Amino acid sequence: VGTHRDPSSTLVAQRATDRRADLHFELRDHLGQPVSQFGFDGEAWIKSWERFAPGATTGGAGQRRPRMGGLDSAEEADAFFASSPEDPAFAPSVERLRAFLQRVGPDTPIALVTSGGTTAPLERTAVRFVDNFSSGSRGAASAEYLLRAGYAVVFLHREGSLRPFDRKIPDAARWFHDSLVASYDANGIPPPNGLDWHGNSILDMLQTSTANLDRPGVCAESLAGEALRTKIDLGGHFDMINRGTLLATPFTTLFQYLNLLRALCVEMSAVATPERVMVYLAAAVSDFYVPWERLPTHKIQSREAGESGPNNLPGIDATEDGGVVIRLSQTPKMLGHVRSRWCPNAYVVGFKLETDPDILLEKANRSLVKYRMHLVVANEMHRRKDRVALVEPEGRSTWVNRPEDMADIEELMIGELARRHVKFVEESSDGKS
Ligand code: 9Z3
Repeated sequence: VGTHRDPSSTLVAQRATDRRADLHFELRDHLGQPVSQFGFDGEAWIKSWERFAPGATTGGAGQRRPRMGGLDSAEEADAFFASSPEDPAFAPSVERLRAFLQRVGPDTPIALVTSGGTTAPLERTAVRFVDNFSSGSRGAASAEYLLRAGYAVVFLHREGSLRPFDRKIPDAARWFHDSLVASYDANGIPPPNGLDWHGNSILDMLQTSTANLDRPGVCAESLAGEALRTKIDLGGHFDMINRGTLLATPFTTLFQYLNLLRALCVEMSAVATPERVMVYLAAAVSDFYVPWERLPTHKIQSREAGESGPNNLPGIDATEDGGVVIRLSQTPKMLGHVRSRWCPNAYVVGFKLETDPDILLEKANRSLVKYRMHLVVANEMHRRKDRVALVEPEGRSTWVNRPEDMADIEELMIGELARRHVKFVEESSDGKS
């Protein structure tokens, strides 16, 4: 058993790890008659096997090493970072942040805004991954209003999710397509007089822009028309870029996100008067993932018809019908480390998302207390664009509701948060003097 690395020996190891029981085996011949029996002490067997096949009894069967000090302990966080893969984009991102912080004046408030979802890969060379719904709308809109409020913004965002100022362009492009299709008659024939808002033929415009794909100016012109129609503030975008107050740092995986979050927080905590830093954690971070050490290197293979051999990979259990069981571990909780270890002087705003409104405030309050957040924004999945609660210590909570004529609830939210942050900075400097 000890040297035979096939799925059945892995299964034995898993049982032993789970039950810590003595193991008894019985060998039978082809008629089912017992040939011999033998057994071991489970605990001793695991220890001896671990000596010559480290990790085999825990990693091999898709189990994770035992938790050391709880999900939010420093050991768990350190173990996560120690086993994360190298990311070639990491060092350049930190360098760009250093240069950005040097450019930002000593009195400018700074916000680190995290935005979008994270992917948890299922293979090291990831073909497949676990993802979530977040579009990045909250983070992108918040970054805009923070910039307008005078903040220098570091926008740590999921690559491909929405970005400040151009966040409505996908809508504009969809509008362009939809208005074209909407003008077709019942037979699907576009009317000759399908006009756009400038009196131009929509069809002509579309043809011009697709015929000139190699001349970006023409496409840009039609997109700019869309931008105007949907009130996209491209001018604001270019203004911020010129003034150098927006730094965008992309990530994709959970590993990249958490490594960058830690590094950016630590860098930002070293600025003069670090109380002027607001950390605004709007990204939807995956709660579950497969630890790097358990990920297969290459694409998980499906079984071809007629093949009997299942996937025989560590961490992946093949099922008899050709499926796989992938065990996800819980991501270590990092909020507490942001607050107490990585940037202890900053104003830290966490987020709590729930689908059940009955537990929302209670869960937000628990997160506030447990991770010592300064404020937690509580939002319910389907109403997140219309109302949020700002949950603060001593059971205070303030509902923010979006008026019908206001495009983004973030306009009000950021106003509220910026006011609280100013007070926090004043109180911190009073405390020092
Ligand atoms: C949020 O709650 C954000 O407001 C949303 C924004 C992700 C809902 P969109 O990107 O959505 O505009 O589509 N972010 C944090 C969600 C989260 O994962 N929070 C954790 C939790 O609830 C704590 S950090 O447990």
